Amino acid sequence: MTVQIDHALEEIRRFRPSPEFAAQAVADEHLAEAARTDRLGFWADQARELLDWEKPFTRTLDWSNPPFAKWFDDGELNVAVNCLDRHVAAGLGDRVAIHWEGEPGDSRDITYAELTAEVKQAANVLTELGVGEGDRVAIYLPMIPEAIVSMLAVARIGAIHSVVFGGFSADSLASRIDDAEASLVITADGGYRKGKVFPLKPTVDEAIAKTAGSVQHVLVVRRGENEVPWTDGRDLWWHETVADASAQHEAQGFTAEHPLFILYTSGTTGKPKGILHTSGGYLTQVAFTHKNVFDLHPETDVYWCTADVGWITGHSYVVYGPLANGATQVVYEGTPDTPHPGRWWEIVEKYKVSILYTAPTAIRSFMKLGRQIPQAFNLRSLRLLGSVGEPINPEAWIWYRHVIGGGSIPVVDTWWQTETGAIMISALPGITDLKPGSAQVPIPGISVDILSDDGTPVEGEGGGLLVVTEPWPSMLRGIWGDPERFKETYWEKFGDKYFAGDGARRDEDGDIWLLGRVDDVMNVSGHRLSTAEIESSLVAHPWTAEAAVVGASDETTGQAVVAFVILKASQAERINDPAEASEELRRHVSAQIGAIARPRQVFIVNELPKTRSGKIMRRLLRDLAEGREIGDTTTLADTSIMQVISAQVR
Ligand code: 6R9
Repeated sequence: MTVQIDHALEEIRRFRPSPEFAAQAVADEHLAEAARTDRLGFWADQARELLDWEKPFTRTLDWSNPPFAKWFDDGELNVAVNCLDRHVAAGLGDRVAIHWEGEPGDSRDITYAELTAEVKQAANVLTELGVGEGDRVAIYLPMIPEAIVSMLAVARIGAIHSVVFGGFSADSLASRIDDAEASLVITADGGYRKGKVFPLKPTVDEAIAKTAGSVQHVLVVRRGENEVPWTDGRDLWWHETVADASAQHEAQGFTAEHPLFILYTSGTTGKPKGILHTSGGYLTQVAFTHKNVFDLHPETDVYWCTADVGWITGHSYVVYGPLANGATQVVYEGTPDTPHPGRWWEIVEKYKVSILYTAPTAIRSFMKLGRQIPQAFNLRSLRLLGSVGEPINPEAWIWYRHVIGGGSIPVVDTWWQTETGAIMISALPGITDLKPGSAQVPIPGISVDILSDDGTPVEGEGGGLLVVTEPWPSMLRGIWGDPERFKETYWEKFGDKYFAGDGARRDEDGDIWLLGRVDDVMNVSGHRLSTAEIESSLVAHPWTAEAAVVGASDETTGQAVVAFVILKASQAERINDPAEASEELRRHVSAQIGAIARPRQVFIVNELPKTRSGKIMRRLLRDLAEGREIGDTTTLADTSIMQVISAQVR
């Protein structure tokens, strides 16, 4: 086979679904057709078909007060009942809901009946602790079954969860507890990571000490068996309360617009945004996409989404989508390379995983390690692969399909965001011809467009800004406590069209290619980080005078955090080794925000490139960090400055 050089530059490979796959596919042509003919009717049908309602809805969408949408708002349902009780009532109580695999190799199979009983017990404990409808509960747990139980128990009683990723620091946790005024924190003594126990409870104590005082109780799961500090009266063990609680619990219905959760995500400013999602519309779209995009056959499939529940992917495609659909899934506690680099593939083999959903950063790091590692395992159970979190480059897509998927199974690249709640753009397996590197087409019932900065649609193949032109069921309902910021961030730019913050272009077939963020949000290993947040952490260090942060492209993590720091004159004299200063600052950011925010590099410099109005030109720093020729410097106040900085960086 001759490969022409332009193939690599302009991806032209196409993969038609195999006839065998197409013949059994869940999604069919009628779906897209139905959505085109009557979009609202289509979503109403999905909501009725996929979910059980305590009180049926009669209104589908109320968009009379944009951007505040209401979906199915005169209907009532209980989200947890939809994920649990109804499957048990349908005779599926013995079906495994979760094959849980701990990092040290312990494991637990939990059936729908068992999961339902434990959620009922936890719901009773929450009520006893005084948590009621609308109250906020912070969840800071490792990937153990109790994380899922906690989320569902909170949902069951109509409270609101705010899951904080276990890798976040005490400061990050404290600001999230304060912003949501959480009255309960659910945590663990510790969890396993890379073969060691990392403590969580001490971090919770440290965080609570920094909050304004909303927390009444801390419920602690025993997992790491590490020693933990204890506050009598406030702290309770899960195994001494939940395990002994009654497994009888009558769930009530809540209105479809009842808040379900808040999830904090990085924005363009230093302060994370509390993205608010509600019940009926959210559950409809996550269940719909989980079923159709992953071609779910719940009787036979074993599904595995590798995301942590601390991120939106874990909310929608570990907890709510799979459980609403009665799927059997794998949940793994640890890191991919512990105790050996083939751990994921060993898990696929052990549980005969048929659907795998992961991030390009993981795929690229497996590529680096080499195909001999996955090839040592039997991966023939796999029949569908998914990708999320950042653009997947065609080479990684092809490797994923060939080395992991055996060469002929569909790979779906799914574009969506914390804010969109559920998948928005993706191929439909069995229907769409697949094109490596492109997220492809909006799913049925979703309308997107690509606009130029002035709001006119981009014709042809030029790039522009991705917008969602019509409200969708799982859309965010706001930013917790800040309706103005919600309007400003997403709706001010294009009126009633949702501005996603991503650049995109359409190719000649109408397929959509994502081009990365257009704002100061970085994407590191599929996780969103804000340049402003890391900058403010850097300047909070006593040595720092000024800091600028950029996301530089990185072979494995997509982007990496690169910081440029000017030290205070008083310190610069004292510190004779810049390497020592940069190490200290990397450690500081990691401690303040979390290990995911730790800069790959911190360059100590004397100057930063600024415009005459004093704005830092991050574009030039990015050129430098990526080893490119420095771009146009004519708008700099001092055009020679980049030479000075370049010399210092080298
Ligand atoms: C689900 C999730 C959202 C941002 C989004 C975009 C990037 C996500 C992508 C993708 C290209 C894909 N992104 N999926 N870019 N192709 N398939 O990741 O949510 O953490 O909020 O991040 O991630 O830039 O705007 P979230």
